[in-house]
Amino acid sequence: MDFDFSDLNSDDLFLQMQDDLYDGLREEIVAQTNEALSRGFSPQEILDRGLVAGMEIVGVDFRDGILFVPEVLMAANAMKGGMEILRPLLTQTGAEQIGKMVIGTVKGDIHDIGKNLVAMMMEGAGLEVINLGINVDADQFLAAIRQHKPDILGMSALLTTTMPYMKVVIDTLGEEGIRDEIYVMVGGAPVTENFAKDVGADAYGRDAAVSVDIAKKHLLSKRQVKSAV
Ligand code: B1M
Repeated sequence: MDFDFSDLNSDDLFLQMQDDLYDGLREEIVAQTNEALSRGFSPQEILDRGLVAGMEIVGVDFRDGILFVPEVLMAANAMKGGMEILRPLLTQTGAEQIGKMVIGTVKGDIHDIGKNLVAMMMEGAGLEVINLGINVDADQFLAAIRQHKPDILGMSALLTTTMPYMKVVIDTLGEEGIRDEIYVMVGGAPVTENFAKDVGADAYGRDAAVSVDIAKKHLLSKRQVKSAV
Protein backbone atom coordinates (compact mmCIF):
# COMPACT_ATOMS: atom_id res chain seq x y z
CA MET A 1 0.00 0.00 0.00
CA ASP A 2 1.22 3.53 -0.75
CA PHE A 3 1.07 6.15 1.96
CA ASP A 4 1.60 9.84 1.51
CA PHE A 5 2.45 11.78 4.65
CA SER A 6 4.02 14.69 2.82
CA ASP A 7 1.21 17.08 3.73
CA LEU A 8 1.81 16.56 7.46
CA ASN A 9 4.26 18.87 9.16
CA SER A 10 6.84 17.01 11.26
CA ASP A 11 5.07 17.54 14.62
CA ASP A 12 1.90 16.08 13.12
CA LEU A 13 3.86 13.25 11.53
CA PHE A 14 5.11 12.18 14.97
CA LEU A 15 1.59 12.54 16.46
CA GLN A 16 0.25 10.39 13.62
CA MET A 17 2.95 7.82 14.38
CA GLN A 18 1.90 7.68 18.02
CA ASP A 19 -1.73 7.26 16.97
CA ASP A 20 -0.98 4.57 14.42
CA LEU A 21 1.29 2.72 16.82
CA TYR A 22 -1.57 2.77 19.33
CA ASP A 23 -3.82 1.27 16.64
CA GLY A 24 -1.20 -1.36 15.75
CA LEU A 25 -0.85 -0.25 12.13
CA ARG A 26 2.51 -1.73 11.21
CA GLU A 27 2.58 -0.72 7.53
CA GLU A 28 1.81 2.89 8.41
CA ILE A 29 4.52 2.89 11.08
CA VAL A 30 7.06 1.55 8.60
CA ALA A 31 6.10 4.23 6.07
CA GLN A 32 6.19 7.02 8.69
CA THR A 33 9.57 5.86 9.97
CA ASN A 34 10.90 6.06 6.42
CA GLU A 35 9.25 9.46 5.94
CA ALA A 36 10.85 10.81 9.14
CA LEU A 37 14.25 9.49 8.05
CA SER A 38 13.85 11.14 4.66
CA ARG A 39 13.19 14.43 6.48
CA GLY A 40 16.55 14.10 8.20
CA PHE A 41 15.43 13.03 11.68
CA SER A 42 17.89 10.82 13.56
CA PRO A 43 16.88 7.29 14.59
CA GLN A 44 16.99 8.43 18.22
CA GLU A 45 14.58 11.28 17.59
CA ILE A 46 12.21 9.00 15.67
CA LEU A 47 12.27 6.55 18.55
CA ASP A 48 11.72 9.20 21.20
CA ARG A 49 9.08 11.33 19.45
CA GLY A 50 7.26 8.57 17.57
CA LEU A 51 7.71 4.96 18.59
CA VAL A 52 8.53 5.13 22.30
CA ALA A 53 6.11 8.04 22.86
CA GLY A 54 3.34 5.99 21.22
CA MET A 55 4.17 2.94 23.32
CA GLU A 56 4.00 5.03 26.49
CA ILE A 57 0.37 5.90 25.70
CA VAL A 58 -0.32 2.22 25.04
CA GLY A 59 1.19 1.40 28.45
CA VAL A 60 -1.06 3.86 30.26
CA ASP A 61 -4.23 2.57 28.58
CA PHE A 62 -3.13 -1.03 29.12
CA ARG A 63 -2.70 -0.30 32.83
CA ASP A 64 -6.11 1.39 32.97
CA GLY A 65 -7.91 -1.50 31.29
CA ILE A 66 -8.71 0.42 28.11
CA LEU A 67 -6.43 -1.74 25.97
CA PHE A 68 -6.01 -5.51 26.29
CA VAL A 69 -3.25 -7.98 25.41
CA PRO A 70 -4.27 -8.50 21.72
CA GLU A 71 -4.24 -4.75 21.04
CA VAL A 72 -0.93 -4.31 22.88
CA LEU A 73 0.54 -7.17 20.84
CA MET A 74 -0.49 -5.35 17.66
CA ALA A 75 1.10 -2.14 18.93
CA ALA A 76 4.27 -4.11 19.76
CA ASN A 77 4.25 -5.59 16.26
CA ALA A 78 3.91 -2.12 14.73
CA MET A 79 6.75 -0.86 16.92
CA LYS A 80 8.94 -3.74 15.75
CA GLY A 81 8.19 -2.73 12.14
CA GLY A 82 9.64 0.71 12.84
CA MET A 83 12.59 -0.74 14.74
CA GLU A 84 13.47 -3.00 11.81
CA ILE A 85 13.90 0.09 9.66
CA LEU A 86 16.04 1.78 12.29
CA ARG A 87 18.05 -1.31 13.19
CA PRO A 88 20.74 -1.02 10.49
CA LEU A 89 21.20 2.65 11.35
CA LEU A 90 21.42 2.03 15.07
CA THR A 91 23.79 -0.91 14.75
CA GLN A 92 26.09 0.44 12.06
CA THR A 93 29.46 1.27 13.47
CA GLY A 94 32.70 2.19 11.87
CA ALA A 95 34.33 2.00 15.26
CA GLU A 96 36.56 -0.83 16.42
CA GLN A 97 34.95 -3.45 18.58
CA ILE A 98 35.19 -2.28 22.16
CA GLY A 99 33.76 -5.22 24.07
CA LYS A 100 31.24 -7.99 24.32
CA MET A 101 27.85 -8.22 26.00
CA VAL A 102 25.39 -10.99 26.72
CA ILE A 103 21.84 -9.73 27.20
CA GLY A 104 18.45 -11.28 27.85
CA THR A 105 15.03 -10.78 29.38
CA VAL A 106 14.83 -12.78 32.59
CA LYS A 107 12.84 -15.92 33.25
CA GLY A 108 9.06 -15.52 33.27
CA ASP A 109 9.17 -12.34 31.22
CA ILE A 110 8.48 -12.07 27.50
CA HIS A 111 8.86 -8.30 27.00
CA ASP A 112 11.64 -7.74 24.51
CA ILE A 113 11.23 -4.37 22.80
CA GLY A 114 13.32 -2.34 25.26
CA LYS A 115 15.94 -5.08 25.60
CA ASN A 116 16.27 -5.29 21.81
CA LEU A 117 16.65 -1.54 21.63
CA VAL A 118 19.44 -1.68 24.20
CA ALA A 119 21.07 -4.50 22.21
CA MET A 120 20.90 -2.53 18.94
CA MET A 121 22.36 0.61 20.48
CA MET A 122 25.15 -1.35 22.15
CA GLU A 123 26.01 -2.82 18.74
CA GLY A 124 25.98 0.69 17.32
CA ALA A 125 28.47 1.69 20.01
CA GLY A 126 30.86 -1.07 18.93
CA LEU A 127 29.96 -3.94 21.24
CA GLU A 128 29.44 -7.47 20.05
CA VAL A 129 26.06 -8.44 21.48
CA ILE A 130 24.84 -11.95 22.14
CA ASN A 131 21.10 -11.55 22.53
CA LEU A 132 19.62 -14.54 24.35
CA GLY A 133 16.02 -13.42 23.82
CA ILE A 134 13.23 -13.70 26.38
CA ASN A 135 12.44 -15.91 29.36
CA VAL A 136 16.12 -16.61 30.01
CA ASP A 137 16.96 -18.61 33.14
CA ALA A 138 20.12 -18.56 35.22
CA ASP A 139 21.53 -21.69 33.58
CA GLN A 140 21.15 -20.15 30.11
CA PHE A 141 22.85 -16.93 31.22
CA LEU A 142 25.62 -18.95 32.81
CA ALA A 143 26.14 -21.14 29.73
CA ALA A 144 26.31 -18.07 27.47
CA ILE A 145 28.81 -16.37 29.78
CA ARG A 146 31.01 -19.47 29.81
CA GLN A 147 30.80 -19.80 26.03
CA HIS A 148 31.22 -16.15 24.97
CA LYS A 149 33.22 -14.68 27.89
CA PRO A 150 31.53 -11.26 27.66
CA ASP A 151 32.66 -8.13 29.51
CA ILE A 152 29.08 -7.24 30.40
CA LEU A 153 25.91 -9.10 31.33
CA GLY A 154 22.68 -7.16 30.70
CA MET A 155 19.36 -8.27 32.15
CA SER A 156 15.97 -6.82 31.38
CA ALA A 157 12.70 -7.19 33.31
CA LEU A 158 9.41 -5.39 32.73
CA LEU A 159 7.35 -7.01 35.46
CA THR A 160 7.56 -6.47 39.20
CA THR A 161 7.08 -10.24 39.49
CA THR A 162 10.10 -11.09 37.31
CA MET A 163 12.62 -8.45 38.39
CA PRO A 164 13.60 -10.39 41.57
CA TYR A 165 14.94 -13.11 39.25
CA MET A 166 17.84 -10.79 38.47
CA LYS A 167 19.12 -11.51 41.98
CA VAL A 168 18.84 -15.25 41.35
CA VAL A 169 21.12 -14.87 38.32
CA ILE A 170 23.59 -12.64 40.17
CA ASP A 171 23.68 -15.03 43.14
CA THR A 172 24.28 -17.92 40.75
CA LEU A 173 27.26 -16.09 39.28
CA GLY A 174 28.58 -15.73 42.85
CA GLU A 175 28.05 -19.41 43.62
CA GLU A 176 29.89 -20.34 40.43
CA GLY A 177 32.80 -18.08 41.40
CA ILE A 178 32.55 -15.81 38.33
CA ARG A 179 30.71 -12.80 39.75
CA ASP A 180 33.85 -10.66 39.81
CA GLU A 181 34.69 -11.46 36.20
CA ILE A 182 31.66 -9.75 34.72
CA TYR A 183 30.03 -6.32 34.93
CA VAL A 184 26.30 -6.74 35.54
CA MET A 185 23.84 -4.14 34.25
CA VAL A 186 20.11 -4.29 34.83
CA GLY A 187 17.21 -2.33 33.36
CA GLY A 188 13.54 -2.29 32.47
CA ALA A 189 10.58 -0.10 33.38
CA PRO A 190 10.08 -1.21 37.03
CA VAL A 191 13.82 -1.44 37.81
CA THR A 192 15.41 1.38 39.82
CA GLU A 193 18.86 2.42 40.93
CA ASN A 194 18.11 1.20 44.47
CA PHE A 195 16.79 -2.11 43.25
CA ALA A 196 19.95 -2.58 41.17
CA LYS A 197 22.08 -1.97 44.28
CA ASP A 198 19.93 -4.29 46.40
CA VAL A 199 20.30 -7.21 44.01
CA GLY A 200 24.05 -6.66 43.71
CA ALA A 201 24.20 -5.38 40.13
CA ASP A 202 27.05 -3.08 39.10
CA ALA A 203 24.86 -0.61 37.24
CA TYR A 204 21.32 0.40 36.43
CA GLY A 205 20.51 1.49 32.87
CA ARG A 206 17.54 3.86 32.87
CA ASP A 207 17.23 3.72 29.11
CA ALA A 208 19.15 2.50 26.10
CA ALA A 209 21.23 5.66 25.64
CA VAL A 210 22.23 5.85 29.31
CA SER A 211 23.05 2.13 29.27
CA VAL A 212 25.39 2.62 26.32
CA ASP A 213 27.18 5.45 28.14
CA ILE A 214 27.61 3.32 31.25
CA ALA A 215 28.88 0.34 29.22
CA LYS A 216 31.39 2.50 27.33
CA LYS A 217 32.68 4.07 30.55
CA HIS A 218 33.10 0.65 32.13
CA LEU A 219 34.93 -0.78 29.10
CA LEU A 220 37.21 2.23 28.94
CA SER A 221 38.17 1.99 32.60
CA LYS A 222 38.68 -1.77 32.25
CA ARG A 223 41.03 -1.12 29.35
CA GLN A 224 42.93 1.54 31.33
CA VAL A 225 43.35 -0.80 34.31
CA LYS A 226 44.63 -3.55 31.97
CA SER A 227 47.15 -1.27 30.27
CA ALA A 228 48.38 0.01 33.65
CA VAL A 229 49.23 -3.51 34.82
CO1 B1M B 1 3.14 -5.95 29.28
N1 B1M B 1 3.15 -5.05 31.00
N2 B1M B 1 2.35 -7.53 30.09
N3 B1M B 1 3.06 -6.63 27.48
N4 B1M B 1 3.61 -4.21 28.68
C1 B1M B 1 3.81 -3.75 31.08
C2 B1M B 1 5.27 -3.91 31.45
C3 B1M B 1 2.96 -3.01 32.20
C4 B1M B 1 3.75 -1.93 32.96
C5 B1M B 1 1.68 -2.46 31.58
C6 B1M B 1 0.83 -1.70 32.55
O1 B1M B 1 0.13 -2.29 33.33
N5 B1M B 1 0.89 -0.39 32.50
C7 B1M B 1 2.54 -4.23 33.11
C8 B1M B 1 3.51 -4.58 34.23
C9 B1M B 1 2.98 -4.21 35.59
C10 B1M B 1 3.96 -4.53 36.64
O2 B1M B 1 4.53 -5.57 36.72
N6 B1M B 1 4.19 -3.54 37.47
C11 B1M B 1 2.44 -5.36 32.09
C12 B1M B 1 1.72 -6.56 32.28
C13 B1M B 1 0.90 -6.66 33.55
C14 B1M B 1 1.74 -7.62 31.35
C15 B1M B 1 1.05 -8.98 31.45
C16 B1M B 1 1.13 -9.64 32.83
C17 B1M B 1 -0.41 -8.78 31.01
C18 B1M B 1 -1.30 -9.99 31.10
O3 B1M B 1 -1.04 -11.00 30.52
N7 B1M B 1 -2.34 -9.84 31.87
C19 B1M B 1 1.79 -9.80 30.38
C20 B1M B 1 3.03 -10.49 30.94
C21 B1M B 1 3.66 -11.42 29.96
C22 B1M B 1 5.02 -11.92 30.47
O4 B1M B 1 6.03 -11.27 30.28
N8 B1M B 1 5.02 -13.06 31.13
C23 B1M B 1 2.18 -8.72 29.43
C24 B1M B 1 2.32 -8.91 28.06
C25 B1M B 1 2.68 -7.92 27.16
C26 B1M B 1 2.66 -8.11 25.64
C27 B1M B 1 3.12 -9.50 25.21
C28 B1M B 1 1.26 -7.89 25.16
C29 B1M B 1 3.56 -6.92 25.16
C30 B1M B 1 5.07 -7.29 25.01
C31 B1M B 1 5.45 -7.50 23.58
C32 B1M B 1 6.96 -7.56 23.41
O5 B1M B 1 7.75 -7.00 24.18
N9 B1M B 1 7.35 -8.24 22.37
C33 B1M B 1 3.47 -5.97 26.36
C34 B1M B 1 3.83 -4.59 26.29
C35 B1M B 1 4.18 -4.05 24.93
C36 B1M B 1 3.86 -3.76 27.45
C37 B1M B 1 4.06 -2.23 27.52
C38 B1M B 1 2.75 -1.59 27.11
C39 B1M B 1 5.19 -1.61 26.74
C40 B1M B 1 6.59 -2.19 27.01
C41 B1M B 1 7.54 -1.64 25.96
O6 B1M B 1 7.85 -2.29 24.99
N10 B1M B 1 7.95 -0.37 26.15
C42 B1M B 1 4.36 -2.05 29.09
C43 B1M B 1 3.98 -0.70 29.63
C44 B1M B 1 5.19 0.15 29.98
O7 B1M B 1 6.30 -0.30 30.08
N11 B1M B 1 4.92 1.41 30.24
C45 B1M B 1 3.80 -3.30 29.67
C46 B1M B 1 8.80 0.34 25.20
C47 B1M B 1 10.29 0.06 25.49
C48 B1M B 1 11.16 0.84 24.52
O8 B1M B 1 10.56 0.51 26.81
O9 B1M B 1 10.77 -1.86 27.71
O10 B1M B 1 10.80 0.13 29.29
P1 B1M B 1 11.14 -0.45 27.96
O11 B1M B 1 12.71 -0.38 27.75
C49 B1M B 1 13.49 0.78 27.98
C50 B1M B 1 14.04 0.90 29.41
O12 B1M B 1 13.22 0.26 30.38
C51 B1M B 1 15.42 0.35 29.33
O13 B1M B 1 15.83 0.75 28.03
C52 B1M B 1 14.73 0.60 27.14
C53 B1M B 1 14.88 1.54 25.98
O14 B1M B 1 15.08 2.87 26.38
N12 B1M B 1 15.69 -1.10 29.44
C54 B1M B 1 16.93 -1.55 29.74
C55 B1M B 1 14.89 -2.16 29.22
N13 B1M B 1 15.58 -3.28 29.38
C56 B1M B 1 16.84 -2.96 29.69
C57 B1M B 1 17.96 -3.74 29.95
C58 B1M B 1 19.16 -3.12 30.26
C59 B1M B 1 19.24 -1.72 30.31
C60 B1M B 1 18.13 -0.91 30.04
O15 B1M B 1 20.20 -3.92 30.49
C61 B1M B 1 21.44 -3.41 30.55
